[in-house]
This record gives sequence, structure tokens and C-alpha cells, in this order.
Amino acid sequence: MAVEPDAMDAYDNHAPNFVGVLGAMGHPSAREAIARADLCLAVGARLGQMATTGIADLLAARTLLHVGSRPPWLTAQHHVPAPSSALTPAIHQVTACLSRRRMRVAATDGPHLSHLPVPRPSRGQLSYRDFAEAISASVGAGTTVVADAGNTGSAAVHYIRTPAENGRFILALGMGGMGFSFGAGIGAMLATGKRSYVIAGDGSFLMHGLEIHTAIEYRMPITFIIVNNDGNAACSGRERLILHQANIFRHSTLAGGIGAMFSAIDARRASSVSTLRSMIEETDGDGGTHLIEVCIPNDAHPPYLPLLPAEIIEQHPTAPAVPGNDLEGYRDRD
Ligand SMILES: Cc1ncc(C[n+]2csc(CCOP(=O)(O)OP(=O)(O)O)c2C)c(N)n1
Ligand SMILES: [Mg+2]
Repeated sequence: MAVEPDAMDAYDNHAPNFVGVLGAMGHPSAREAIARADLCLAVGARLGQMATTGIADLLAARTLLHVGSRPPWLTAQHHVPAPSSALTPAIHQVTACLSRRRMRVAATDGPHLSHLPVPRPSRGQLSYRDFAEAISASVGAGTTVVADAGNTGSAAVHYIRTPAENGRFILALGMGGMGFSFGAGIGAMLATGKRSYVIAGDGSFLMHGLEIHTAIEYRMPITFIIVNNDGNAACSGRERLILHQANIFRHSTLAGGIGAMFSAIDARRASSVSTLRSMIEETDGDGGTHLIEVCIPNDAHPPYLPLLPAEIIEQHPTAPAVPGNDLEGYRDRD
């Protein structure tokens, strides 16, 4: 089972047959599972560009069966129209048909999630993997994780698993709206009554971050984790690849600023993985609003295929080549 990036919580991320996320910020294990399959069944997934970056070639070479209210963007051999509210009976029909044909579903013996070969920043500096895995290990069962845009968002999708026991994972790929996570995290907390974790970059914070005032005012159990990489790093990464220069921000101390502005929020900076983990665990049960700032170098590589240098991908056969990383044509332009 693999999921699209904006359907992280459609399947139990801790299940033994979960192979990860598809596409631009996806897992090599999901790609390998497609490579081994004769037939792929897409349920609801419309297989747009973000979900198929690096795997479109493989999917095109397999029998693709699609169940959903609208057909997929990729060509499927069979499309079974079914409204979103009636996907389960449609899947039963399909699987009954497959078992009559004696098709075999490969057995799995445990979770097989592999990650993109992302180079680490220099010693002593936090990587996207460090911060996101610390969050994944610390969030409580049944809570909601809301991921914002940019490198920070791709790291959340790649390294954080949807919280166990019907937790939720929300991502706004379709809207592409930096800063959506602040309002969405507040909404999720109100809807579920449980803590939500907002994971946003400093650029997204600068767009809509003062929405945290609502959470502070109503004493909501929300943890805002802000990745401060001194800029819109998803954009500066692209600028480095194409223009050989990058636009970065002057450094700011976001936790210090927010702490000074609002006396009712506990705002701190975590400078190591162990501090980040203990801050999350410590603050989880107290019912309050918290903000944790984590600093990551602006030029740290994110787990996002279009921004990984081609030479890194080439060394790892399981990571798919992406047409977009062949930037020779762009580099020579003025
Ligand atoms: C409202 C809006 N404007 C522009 C974009 C395009 N965009 C995607 S990621 C990004 C930069 C995000 O910066 P930040 O939140 O600091 O995350 P980082 O990439 O630095 O981790 C931009 C400008 C967007 N998604 N939404
Ligand atoms: Mg940033």
C-alpha cells in the first residue's frame, strides 16, 4: 500500500504492508513496490504530477486499475466510476473479480519504508531528517499533524508518519498556500478535541503565523514547530541549482520574538534532536499552546526529488531520475 502525498492518513502508516508515499517527496520503497507489481489498483487517487514524479514511467508500463469518482490524470486501462462515499463496495467488486482469476497478492513480512538518499549537512547542524524524525517519534496517538509548504513540508511528508490510532495528517498541496497550516491546525484541534502539531517554515510563519494568537487566546492544545532556515529555502534551493546564487533572509529569532510578544505562550528554540524530543514530550500533556523553533541551514537538501542534485540520484539506483533535475539547458541561459 502506498499513498499520495496529500492522502497520508488514508491508510495506516504503521501497517506491515505500508511502503510509503508516491511521487516527488516519496519513498523509494513505494517505487520498488510498483516495479514488482503486475497490476496497480489506484483508489480515489487521481495520480497528478506531484504523486507521479519519478514513477510515471513505471506506472505506464503496468496494468492500472482505477476506482474513483473522477478518472486519473494518467491513462488507466480500466476506470471503475464510484463516488467517494462508495469506494469500499467498488473495491470489494474489484477484489472479488481478481480472486476469481486466481491472482496472488504478494505477502509482506513487515514495514519496508526506505528513504531518499539525501546528503546530511555538516556535523553539528540539524538536518530535515533529524527534526522530522524527532517529531514522528514524539507525537501522541490520535493527534493531528499539519504540514505546510516548502522543504519543511516535504520533510514532514517524507519522515513523519501519521500518528497512530486514527491520527490525521493534513497537507495542502492543491492549495499550495504557504501559512495555511496555522488556521488548519486550529481547525483540526477544534474538530478532534486533541492536540495538533503545526509544522511550518519561517517563510510560511511570516505569511500567516500571527494566527497563533487565536490559539493562545483560547488556550488551545497546539504545538507550532517552526523550521527557521533563514528563507524560503525551497526557492533558494531552486535558485542555487539554476542561477548559482540564492536569496536568503537576515537571521531572525522567532521563538524569542513570539515569547516577548505573547506572555501566555511557551516559546522556545530547540538546538538538538534530544531537546526537541523532550520539549514535545514534556509539553504534550499540559493542554497548553507551545511554539518550538528549530534552525536548519538554508542550503540543507530536502527529501524532494526535483531539488536533489542529479549526481546524488544517479548513485542510488532505487531513487528515480526526474526529468526536471537535468538542468543543463537552464544553466546556460542568461
Ligand atoms: C501563498 C504561497 N506563495 C508561494 C508559494 C510557493 N512556495 C512554495 S514553498 C515556498 C517557500 C516556503 O518557505 P518556508 O515556509 O520558509 O519553507 P522552507 O522551504 O524554507 O522549508 C514558496 C514561496 C506557496 N506555496 N504559497
Ligand atoms: Mg524557510
